[in-house]
Amino acid sequence: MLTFYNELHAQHRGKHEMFRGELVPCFEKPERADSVLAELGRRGLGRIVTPHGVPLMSLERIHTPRYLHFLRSAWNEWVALDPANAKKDAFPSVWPVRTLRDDIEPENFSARMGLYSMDSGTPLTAGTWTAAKTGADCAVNAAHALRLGERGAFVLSRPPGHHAGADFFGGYCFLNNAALAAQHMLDDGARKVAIIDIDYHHGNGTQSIFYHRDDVLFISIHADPRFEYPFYLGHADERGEGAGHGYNLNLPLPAGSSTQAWMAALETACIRIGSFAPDALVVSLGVDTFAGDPLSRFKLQSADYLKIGERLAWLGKPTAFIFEGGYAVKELGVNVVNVLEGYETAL
Ligand code: SP5
Ligand code: ZN
Repeated sequence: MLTFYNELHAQHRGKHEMFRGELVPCFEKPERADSVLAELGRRGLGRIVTPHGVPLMSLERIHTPRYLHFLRSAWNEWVALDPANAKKDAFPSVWPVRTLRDDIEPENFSARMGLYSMDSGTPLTAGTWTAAKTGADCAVNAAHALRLGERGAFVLSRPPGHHAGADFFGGYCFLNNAALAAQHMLDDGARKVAIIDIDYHHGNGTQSIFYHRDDVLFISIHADPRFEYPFYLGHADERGEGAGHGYNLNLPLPAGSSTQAWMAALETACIRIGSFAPDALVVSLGVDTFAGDPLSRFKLQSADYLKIGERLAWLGKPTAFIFEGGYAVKELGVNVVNVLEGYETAL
Protein backbone atom coordinates (compact mmCIF):
# COMPACT_ATOMS: atom_id res chain seq x y z
CA MET A 1 0.00 0.00 0.00
CA LEU A 2 1.43 3.34 -1.09
CA THR A 3 0.28 6.21 1.16
CA PHE A 4 0.05 9.80 -0.07
CA TYR A 5 0.22 11.89 3.09
CA ASN A 6 -0.94 15.50 3.28
CA GLU A 7 1.67 16.89 5.64
CA LEU A 8 -0.07 20.30 5.57
CA HIS A 9 -3.38 18.91 6.87
CA ALA A 10 -3.05 20.64 10.27
CA GLN A 11 -3.19 24.04 8.56
CA HIS A 12 -6.94 23.41 8.50
CA ARG A 13 -7.80 23.75 12.14
CA GLY A 14 -11.35 24.85 12.96
CA LYS A 15 -12.13 26.12 16.43
CA HIS A 16 -15.89 25.54 16.60
CA GLU A 17 -18.92 24.22 14.79
CA MET A 18 -22.55 25.16 15.34
CA PHE A 19 -24.52 22.49 17.21
CA ARG A 20 -27.93 22.92 18.87
CA GLY A 21 -27.59 26.68 19.12
CA GLU A 22 -24.08 26.63 20.52
CA LEU A 23 -20.54 26.68 19.23
CA VAL A 24 -18.93 23.37 20.25
CA PRO A 25 -15.31 22.24 19.64
CA CYS A 26 -14.75 20.77 16.15
CA PHE A 27 -14.94 16.99 15.85
CA GLU A 28 -12.93 17.17 12.61
CA LYS A 29 -9.50 18.00 14.04
CA PRO A 30 -5.80 17.47 13.16
CA GLU A 31 -5.37 14.70 15.78
CA ARG A 32 -7.52 12.49 13.54
CA ALA A 33 -4.90 12.25 10.79
CA ASP A 34 -2.10 12.06 13.39
CA SER A 35 -3.76 8.95 14.85
CA VAL A 36 -3.83 7.24 11.45
CA LEU A 37 -0.26 8.24 10.58
CA ALA A 38 1.04 6.88 13.89
CA GLU A 39 -0.71 3.55 13.38
CA LEU A 40 0.51 3.28 9.77
CA GLY A 41 4.06 3.69 11.08
CA ARG A 42 3.56 1.07 13.82
CA ARG A 43 2.16 -1.49 11.37
CA GLY A 44 4.70 -0.81 8.60
CA LEU A 45 2.20 -0.92 5.79
CA GLY A 46 4.44 0.37 2.99
CA ARG A 47 5.88 3.64 1.79
CA ILE A 48 4.53 7.01 2.90
CA VAL A 49 5.17 9.82 0.40
CA THR A 50 4.12 13.45 -0.09
CA PRO A 51 2.39 14.46 -3.34
CA HIS A 52 3.50 16.58 -6.29
CA GLY A 53 1.30 19.65 -6.73
CA VAL A 54 -1.26 19.34 -9.53
CA PRO A 55 -2.49 22.24 -11.68
CA LEU A 56 -5.79 23.91 -10.77
CA MET A 57 -7.10 22.59 -14.09
CA SER A 58 -7.24 19.11 -12.53
CA LEU A 59 -9.55 20.48 -9.84
CA GLU A 60 -11.73 22.15 -12.49
CA ARG A 61 -12.54 18.67 -13.84
CA ILE A 62 -14.81 18.34 -10.77
CA HIS A 63 -15.31 21.81 -9.25
CA THR A 64 -16.55 25.02 -10.88
CA PRO A 65 -14.01 27.79 -11.52
CA ARG A 66 -16.01 30.34 -9.50
CA TYR A 67 -16.19 28.01 -6.47
CA LEU A 68 -12.43 27.32 -6.62
CA HIS A 69 -11.71 31.04 -6.98
CA PHE A 70 -13.89 31.76 -3.95
CA LEU A 71 -12.29 29.05 -1.76
CA ARG A 72 -8.78 30.19 -2.63
CA SER A 73 -9.41 33.83 -1.70
CA ALA A 74 -12.04 33.42 1.04
CA TRP A 75 -9.74 33.67 4.07
CA ASN A 76 -8.10 36.90 2.86
CA GLU A 77 -11.50 38.42 2.20
CA TRP A 78 -12.68 37.39 5.67
CA VAL A 79 -9.70 39.10 7.31
CA ALA A 80 -10.09 42.16 5.06
CA LEU A 81 -13.56 42.70 6.56
CA ASP A 82 -11.99 43.21 10.00
CA PRO A 83 -8.41 42.46 11.11
CA ALA A 84 -9.87 40.92 14.31
CA ASN A 85 -11.36 38.17 12.10
CA ALA A 86 -7.87 36.64 11.80
CA LYS A 87 -8.51 35.01 15.17
CA LYS A 88 -12.00 33.71 14.26
CA ASP A 89 -13.34 30.94 12.02
CA ALA A 90 -15.44 32.07 9.04
CA PHE A 91 -19.04 30.77 8.83
CA PRO A 92 -21.95 31.38 6.46
CA SER A 93 -25.10 32.94 7.88
CA VAL A 94 -27.56 33.03 4.96
CA TRP A 95 -28.36 30.51 2.18
CA PRO A 96 -30.09 30.76 -1.23
CA VAL A 97 -32.71 28.02 -0.66
CA ARG A 98 -35.27 27.07 -3.32
CA THR A 99 -37.01 30.25 -4.60
CA LEU A 100 -33.92 32.42 -4.00
CA ARG A 101 -31.40 33.02 -6.82
CA ASP A 102 -28.02 31.30 -6.98
CA ASP A 103 -27.03 32.53 -10.46
CA ILE A 104 -25.80 35.98 -9.34
CA GLU A 105 -22.76 35.95 -7.07
CA PRO A 106 -23.32 38.55 -4.33
CA GLU A 107 -20.52 40.95 -3.39
CA ASN A 108 -21.14 40.47 0.35
CA PHE A 109 -18.73 37.89 1.81
CA SER A 110 -21.20 36.11 4.14
CA ALA A 111 -23.68 35.88 1.28
CA ARG A 112 -21.02 34.21 -0.88
CA MET A 113 -20.16 31.83 1.99
CA GLY A 114 -23.84 30.83 1.96
CA LEU A 115 -23.97 30.52 -1.83
CA TYR A 116 -21.06 28.05 -1.69
CA SER A 117 -22.04 25.97 1.37
CA MET A 118 -24.71 23.63 2.76
CA ASP A 119 -24.36 23.96 6.55
CA SER A 120 -22.99 25.96 9.49
CA GLY A 121 -20.93 23.04 10.80
CA THR A 122 -17.96 23.58 8.50
CA PRO A 123 -15.64 26.40 9.58
CA LEU A 124 -13.33 27.95 7.00
CA THR A 125 -9.94 28.80 8.52
CA ALA A 126 -6.62 30.42 7.58
CA GLY A 127 -5.14 27.22 6.18
CA THR A 128 -8.26 25.60 4.75
CA TRP A 129 -7.37 26.21 1.11
CA THR A 130 -3.76 25.03 1.54
CA ALA A 131 -4.81 21.87 3.38
CA ALA A 132 -7.67 21.05 0.99
CA LYS A 133 -5.57 21.72 -2.15
CA THR A 134 -2.75 19.49 -0.86
CA GLY A 135 -5.37 16.80 -0.16
CA ALA A 136 -6.58 17.10 -3.75
CA ASP A 137 -2.93 16.75 -4.87
CA CYS A 138 -2.76 13.50 -2.84
CA ALA A 139 -5.95 12.19 -4.47
CA VAL A 140 -4.78 12.88 -8.03
CA ASN A 141 -1.30 11.47 -7.24
CA ALA A 142 -2.87 8.29 -5.80
CA ALA A 143 -5.06 7.88 -8.88
CA HIS A 144 -2.01 8.27 -11.09
CA ALA A 145 -0.05 5.69 -9.09
CA LEU A 146 -2.83 3.16 -9.76
CA ARG A 147 -2.70 3.94 -13.48
CA LEU A 148 1.05 3.24 -13.34
CA GLY A 149 0.41 -0.22 -11.92
CA GLU A 150 0.14 0.18 -8.14
CA ARG A 151 -2.50 -2.21 -6.71
CA GLY A 152 -3.49 -0.06 -3.74
CA ALA A 153 -3.00 3.58 -2.72
CA PHE A 154 -4.15 5.43 0.39
CA VAL A 155 -4.84 9.16 0.66
CA LEU A 156 -4.19 10.26 4.24
CA SER A 157 -5.51 13.78 4.28
CA ARG A 158 -7.97 16.11 5.95
CA PRO A 159 -10.29 17.96 5.64
CA PRO A 160 -12.40 15.13 4.15
CA GLY A 161 -14.19 15.44 0.81
CA HIS A 162 -17.31 13.37 0.14
CA HIS A 163 -19.92 15.98 1.16
CA ALA A 164 -18.38 18.65 -1.11
CA GLY A 165 -20.20 19.14 -4.41
CA ALA A 166 -19.09 20.76 -7.66
CA ASP A 167 -19.66 24.22 -6.16
CA PHE A 168 -20.23 23.91 -2.43
CA PHE A 169 -18.59 22.91 0.86
CA GLY A 170 -20.23 21.30 3.91
CA GLY A 171 -20.04 18.36 6.30
CA TYR A 172 -16.38 19.30 7.07
CA CYS A 173 -15.53 18.90 3.33
CA PHE A 174 -14.23 21.41 0.75
CA LEU A 175 -12.75 19.54 -2.23
CA ASN A 176 -14.10 16.14 -3.25
CA ASN A 177 -10.98 13.96 -3.19
CA ALA A 178 -12.79 10.75 -4.18
CA ALA A 179 -14.36 12.42 -7.22
CA LEU A 180 -11.01 13.95 -8.21
CA ALA A 181 -9.32 10.53 -8.01
CA ALA A 182 -12.03 8.84 -10.09
CA GLN A 183 -12.00 11.60 -12.71
CA HIS A 184 -8.22 11.53 -13.00
CA MET A 185 -8.24 7.80 -13.76
CA LEU A 186 -10.89 8.33 -16.48
CA ASP A 187 -8.89 11.22 -17.97
CA ASP A 188 -5.85 8.95 -17.98
CA GLY A 189 -7.55 6.20 -19.99
CA ALA A 190 -9.67 4.16 -17.58
CA ARG A 191 -13.07 3.42 -19.16
CA LYS A 192 -15.14 2.90 -16.01
CA VAL A 193 -14.53 3.61 -12.32
CA ALA A 194 -16.65 2.54 -9.33
CA ILE A 195 -16.78 4.55 -6.12
CA ILE A 196 -17.92 2.84 -2.93
CA ASP A 197 -18.56 5.21 -0.03
CA ILE A 198 -18.49 3.41 3.34
CA ASP A 199 -18.47 6.51 5.57
CA TYR A 200 -21.36 6.55 8.09
CA HIS A 201 -22.80 9.60 6.29
CA HIS A 202 -24.16 9.58 2.74
CA GLY A 203 -21.64 10.94 0.19
CA ASN A 204 -24.00 13.56 -1.19
CA GLY A 205 -21.28 15.53 -2.96
CA THR A 206 -19.88 12.54 -4.83
CA GLN A 207 -23.37 11.31 -5.76
CA SER A 208 -24.40 14.68 -7.17
CA ILE A 209 -21.16 15.09 -9.17
CA PHE A 210 -21.68 11.81 -11.06
CA TYR A 211 -25.50 11.53 -10.96
CA HIS A 212 -25.99 11.90 -14.73
CA ARG A 213 -23.05 9.72 -15.80
CA ASP A 214 -22.67 6.04 -16.63
CA ASP A 215 -18.84 5.94 -16.57
CA VAL A 216 -18.80 6.24 -12.76
CA LEU A 217 -20.86 3.89 -10.59
CA PHE A 218 -21.50 5.46 -7.17
CA ILE A 219 -22.57 3.25 -4.26
CA SER A 220 -23.03 4.45 -0.68
CA ILE A 221 -23.74 2.50 2.53
CA HIS A 222 -24.84 4.97 5.21
CA ALA A 223 -27.19 6.00 7.98
CA ASP A 224 -30.69 6.68 6.65
CA PRO A 225 -30.93 10.40 5.83
CA ARG A 226 -34.37 10.46 7.44
CA PHE A 227 -32.53 10.68 10.76
CA GLU A 228 -28.91 11.48 9.92
CA TYR A 229 -26.79 14.11 8.19
CA PRO A 230 -26.80 15.08 5.27
CA PHE A 231 -30.63 14.66 5.60
CA TYR A 232 -31.55 15.93 2.12
CA LEU A 233 -29.95 13.22 -0.05
CA GLY A 234 -29.08 9.53 0.18
CA HIS A 235 -32.46 7.79 -0.11
CA ALA A 236 -32.84 4.38 -1.76
CA ASP A 237 -34.95 5.74 -4.65
CA GLU A 238 -32.05 7.86 -5.99
CA ARG A 239 -30.87 5.70 -8.90
CA GLY A 240 -29.25 8.26 -11.22
CA GLU A 241 -30.71 10.28 -14.09
CA GLY A 242 -30.47 10.26 -17.88
CA ALA A 243 -27.44 8.24 -19.00
CA GLY A 244 -26.68 7.83 -15.29
CA HIS A 245 -29.90 5.93 -14.55
CA GLY A 246 -28.93 2.68 -12.80
CA TYR A 247 -25.43 3.94 -11.94
CA ASN A 248 -26.24 5.26 -8.46
CA LEU A 249 -27.02 2.88 -5.61
CA ASN A 250 -27.88 4.01 -2.09
CA LEU A 251 -28.05 1.48 0.73
CA PRO A 252 -29.38 3.41 3.75
CA LEU A 253 -29.48 1.55 7.09
CA PRO A 254 -31.42 2.27 10.30
CA ALA A 255 -29.94 3.74 13.48
CA GLY A 256 -28.27 1.10 15.64
CA SER A 257 -27.37 -1.11 12.65
CA SER A 258 -25.15 -4.09 13.53
CA THR A 259 -22.04 -5.42 11.81
CA GLN A 260 -24.16 -8.17 10.29
CA ALA A 261 -26.62 -5.75 8.65
CA TRP A 262 -23.75 -3.59 7.45
CA MET A 263 -21.80 -6.51 5.94
CA ALA A 264 -24.97 -7.65 4.12
CA ALA A 265 -25.16 -4.20 2.50
CA LEU A 266 -21.47 -4.46 1.57
CA GLU A 267 -22.20 -7.78 -0.15
CA THR A 268 -25.00 -6.15 -2.20
CA ALA A 269 -22.60 -3.34 -3.13
CA CYS A 270 -19.83 -5.74 -4.16
CA ILE A 271 -22.17 -7.76 -6.40
CA ARG A 272 -23.19 -4.57 -8.22
CA ILE A 273 -19.53 -3.51 -8.58
CA GLY A 274 -18.74 -6.94 -10.04
CA SER A 275 -21.46 -6.61 -12.69
CA PHE A 276 -20.31 -3.06 -13.54
CA ALA A 277 -16.78 -4.42 -14.18
CA PRO A 278 -14.84 -1.19 -13.52
CA ASP A 279 -11.17 -0.69 -14.37
CA ALA A 280 -10.54 0.72 -10.89
CA LEU A 281 -12.17 1.31 -7.53
CA VAL A 282 -12.24 4.35 -5.25
CA VAL A 283 -13.20 3.80 -1.61
CA SER A 284 -14.46 6.76 0.42
CA LEU A 285 -13.09 5.39 3.67
CA GLY A 286 -14.88 6.79 6.70
CA VAL A 287 -14.77 4.79 9.91
CA ASP A 288 -17.49 6.74 11.74
CA THR A 289 -19.49 3.47 11.50
CA PHE A 290 -17.47 2.42 14.60
CA ALA A 291 -19.52 1.62 17.75
CA GLY A 292 -17.45 4.10 19.76
CA ASP A 293 -17.82 7.03 17.36
CA PRO A 294 -19.10 10.18 19.10
CA LEU A 295 -21.23 11.34 16.10
CA SER A 296 -22.74 8.08 14.96
CA ARG A 297 -25.18 5.27 15.69
CA PHE A 298 -23.82 2.13 14.00
CA LYS A 299 -22.18 -0.72 15.88
CA LEU A 300 -19.06 -1.86 13.98
CA GLN A 301 -16.07 -3.15 15.98
CA SER A 302 -12.37 -2.65 15.22
CA ALA A 303 -11.88 -6.24 13.98
CA ASP A 304 -14.73 -5.77 11.45
CA TYR A 305 -12.58 -3.34 9.47
CA LEU A 306 -10.15 -6.16 8.59
CA LYS A 307 -13.04 -8.11 7.01
CA ILE A 308 -14.16 -5.04 5.06
CA GLY A 309 -10.70 -4.58 3.55
CA GLU A 310 -10.56 -8.28 2.69
CA ARG A 311 -13.95 -8.20 0.93
CA LEU A 312 -12.90 -5.16 -1.11
CA ALA A 313 -9.68 -6.94 -2.16
CA TRP A 314 -11.71 -9.85 -3.58
CA LEU A 315 -13.09 -7.44 -6.20
CA GLY A 316 -9.61 -7.61 -7.72
CA LYS A 317 -9.42 -3.95 -8.84
CA PRO A 318 -6.69 -1.35 -8.39
CA THR A 319 -8.06 0.58 -5.42
CA ALA A 320 -7.63 4.11 -4.08
CA PHE A 321 -8.65 4.48 -0.43
CA ILE A 322 -9.58 8.07 0.49
CA PHE A 323 -9.75 8.99 4.18
CA GLU A 324 -13.11 10.63 5.01
CA GLY A 325 -14.84 10.66 8.46
CA GLY A 326 -14.32 8.92 11.81
CA TYR A 327 -14.16 10.84 15.08
CA ALA A 328 -13.20 8.35 17.79
CA VAL A 329 -9.63 9.68 17.63
CA LYS A 330 -8.04 7.04 19.86
CA GLU A 331 -9.30 4.05 17.82
CA LEU A 332 -9.25 5.83 14.47
CA GLY A 333 -5.76 4.71 13.46
CA VAL A 334 -6.42 1.04 14.19
CA ASN A 335 -9.78 1.08 12.42
CA VAL A 336 -8.49 2.73 9.24
CA VAL A 337 -5.28 0.69 9.04
CA ASN A 338 -7.30 -2.49 9.64
CA VAL A 339 -9.16 -1.85 6.35
CA LEU A 340 -5.86 -1.31 4.53
CA GLU A 341 -4.23 -4.37 6.09
CA GLY A 342 -7.29 -6.54 5.38
CA TYR A 343 -7.02 -5.43 1.74
CA GLU A 344 -3.27 -6.08 1.49
CA THR A 345 -3.45 -9.46 3.17
CA ALA A 346 -6.19 -10.74 0.86
CA LEU A 347 -4.52 -9.56 -2.38
C1 SP5 B 1 -16.99 13.62 6.59
C2 SP5 B 1 -18.03 13.50 7.67
O1 SP5 B 1 -18.11 12.48 8.35
N1 SP5 B 1 -18.84 14.56 7.86
C3 SP5 B 1 -19.85 14.53 8.84
C4 SP5 B 1 -20.54 15.83 9.00
C5 SP5 B 1 -21.54 15.76 10.11
N2 SP5 B 1 -21.98 17.06 10.50
C6 SP5 B 1 -23.03 17.08 11.47
C7 SP5 B 1 -22.48 16.90 12.87
C8 SP5 B 1 -23.55 16.98 13.90
C9 SP5 B 1 -22.93 16.94 15.28
N3 SP5 B 1 -23.69 16.10 16.14
C10 SP5 B 1 -23.13 16.01 17.46
C11 SP5 B 1 -23.70 14.84 18.20
C12 SP5 B 1 -23.06 14.75 19.56
N4 SP5 B 1 -23.56 13.62 20.29
ZN1 ZN C 1 -19.07 10.72 8.06
